[in-house]
Amino acid sequence: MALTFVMVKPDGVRRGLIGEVVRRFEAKGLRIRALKMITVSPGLAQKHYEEHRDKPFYPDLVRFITSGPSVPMVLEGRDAVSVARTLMGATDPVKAAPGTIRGDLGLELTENIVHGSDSAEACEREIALYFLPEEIS
Ligand SMILES: Nc1nc2c(ncn2[C@@H]2O[C@H](COP(=O)(O)OP(=O)(O)OP(=O)(O)O)[C@@H](O)[C@H]2O)c(=O)[nH]1
Ligand SMILES: [Mg+2]
Repeated sequence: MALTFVMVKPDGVRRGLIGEVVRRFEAKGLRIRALKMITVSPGLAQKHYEEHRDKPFYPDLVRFITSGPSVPMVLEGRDAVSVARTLMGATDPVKAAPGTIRGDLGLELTENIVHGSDSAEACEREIALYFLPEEIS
């Protein structure tokens, strides 16, 4: 079974949407292998968003992701990476389809509720950034 890494971002936590987001992944059939609440440090944010460090929106992204607690989790299931991305919807909530997390619950591009790994390689890297092996059940 494949794994993926997903995180409820600080806006989702502030808005009381942890349960709603987790419910959608669980209802789809993805199994929670690890889950916790942490405030992402600037150092961790830089590692997480390394690929975007030259983009104009990078400073806003780091400021936002460190602005309060997030809920990272590891999910398992068939084709977990793409299944989670499909449930999340397009990056920009304005363009995300109804029925998706971003399509139903978001309106802002930076504050778009959830992060999800976009490949098996990214997933492996991101799980290692956020979880110790013994934290995964
Ligand atoms: N302001 C701004 N933010 C952006 C833009 N593109 C991406 N972002 C933000 O940067 C995050 C990471 O971008 P991507 O990795 O390309 O998008 P994604 O994979 O759908 O989103 P994540 O799951 O959060 O990684 C997005 O979730 C957005 O919040 C942009 O053009 N402008
Ligand atoms: Mg991404």
